[in-house]
Amino acid sequence: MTRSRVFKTLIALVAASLMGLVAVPSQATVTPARTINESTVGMQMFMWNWKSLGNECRTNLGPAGVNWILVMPPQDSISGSAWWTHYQPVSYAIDSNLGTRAEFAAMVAKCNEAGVDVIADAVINHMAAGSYHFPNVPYTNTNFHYFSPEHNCQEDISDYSNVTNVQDCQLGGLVDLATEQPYVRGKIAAYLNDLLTLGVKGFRIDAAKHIPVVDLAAIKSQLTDPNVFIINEVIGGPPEPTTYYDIGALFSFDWSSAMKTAFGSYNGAPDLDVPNSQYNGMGTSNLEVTMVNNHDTERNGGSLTFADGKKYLMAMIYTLTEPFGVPMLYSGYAFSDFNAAPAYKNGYNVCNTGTGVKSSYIDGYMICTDRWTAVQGMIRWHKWVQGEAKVRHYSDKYAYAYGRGTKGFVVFNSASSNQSYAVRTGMKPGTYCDVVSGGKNPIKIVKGKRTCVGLTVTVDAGTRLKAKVAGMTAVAIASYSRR
Ligand code: LM2
Ligand code: CA
Repeated sequence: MTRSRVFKTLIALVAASLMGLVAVPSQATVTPARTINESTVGMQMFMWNWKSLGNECRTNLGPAGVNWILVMPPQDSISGSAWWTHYQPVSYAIDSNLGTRAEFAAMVAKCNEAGVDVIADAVINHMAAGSYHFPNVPYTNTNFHYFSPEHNCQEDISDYSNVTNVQDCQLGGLVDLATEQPYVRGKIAAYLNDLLTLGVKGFRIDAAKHIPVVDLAAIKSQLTDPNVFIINEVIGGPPEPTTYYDIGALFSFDWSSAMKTAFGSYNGAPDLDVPNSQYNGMGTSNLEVTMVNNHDTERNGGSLTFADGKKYLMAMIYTLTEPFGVPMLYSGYAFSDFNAAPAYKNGYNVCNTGTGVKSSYIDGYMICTDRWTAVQGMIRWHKWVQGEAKVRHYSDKYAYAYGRGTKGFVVFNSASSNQSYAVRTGMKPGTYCDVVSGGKNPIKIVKGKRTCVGLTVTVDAGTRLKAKVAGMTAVAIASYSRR
């Protein structure tokens, strides 16, 4: 939010409160949302518990320049060891095996201090399967579509071409809330407002496709922060996904599948032609959250995953180089069982060792992509080239390369072996340090001399970038990485 917008909002609030129109929020501690847009980088922190996450914000996420994180649903849920218990709410008390309310609040505070905004996953389409009675909200039979006179549906969703069926019936046995009811909307809004008072800046709307956008708009209108950042989960239509732009952004599942197509096989990258062909119709840039994968797609084959090694990293790098979209990376854990939750040691998540792609990861240990050299290097690059147009496309059998104005240039080699490139860039001639292998600070001083942490790359007098790029690897340089 710009200063003048803050100022105008303040004036409006003061005026309205003088007129007795609004209650002035008592929480003076609520910090205004930083704007989430293409210049920011997000990361989904799947199954991180609150105390581990607070530490990760301070030690890695904040320093790496991650601006916002998507965290697990924080509400009370059915018990059990599967990760998906968190998608079956039993009340809106902020208390689960990921942590207590106090631990959640401490995490948000720590993250905010480290410059990281928190987006909470809001499971508001349904409650846990098998009951229509949730005394701690409270909800009773009449608050569910199963018993609703006007929106009655007593079965699971069976017809994905029928919006009424998609929005009123049960999603895999999960009891469907009557979100058209003012009472239900009020309960949901109270829960979300509770999270806002703890410093949360926005929400992922779980199963948004299964909630009419008018219901979501009515809930949003009751939220205390008008700048709350909402990301809707709508995988294909009907309803037409872009109708959800009315209340917020969308996750781009098209992006995930495009990344799988482009980098899922050796020599795939030259297929990319952005935004001229493949990404036409991908929507509005600042309302599409571009992701390589999420927790569902990494389990259902809809995307690349940690198990794809270098291909997965290539897709992450690519996502950070494109001007299109609001990028969100992902940090989950290695698994071989769909249901398995991560391993915790003394109550904390554990990272796999190392700072990059490995040939194998310990099951249950977090991948911790925020600690990877290449990810940190590319986050900085991403921010550096903001506002610069994509220029000088180059592609051949294995390579795909382009610049962002004259501030940065990247080459993707999707062959399985090293390739030598000499590509015209428009960058100032000189010696550069690669930020993919060199990370956030790609230049170091050794005995008074500036040296590259990773690969050294030259740009000749004809602005040609000359580099030998390893198989399924990218090389990226920026004006700040000129040695
Ligand atoms: C989502 N987005 O719309 C989440 O991203 C996704 O992870 C959730 O499914 C889903 N919607 C519901 O919030 C996960 C998981 C399912 C799991 C549900 C509910 O992928 O497998 O379903 O959470 O916990 C589980 C069982 C399923 C059973 C259901 C109801 O796996 O077999 O269906 O509970 O008992 C009868
Ligand atoms: Ca519904």
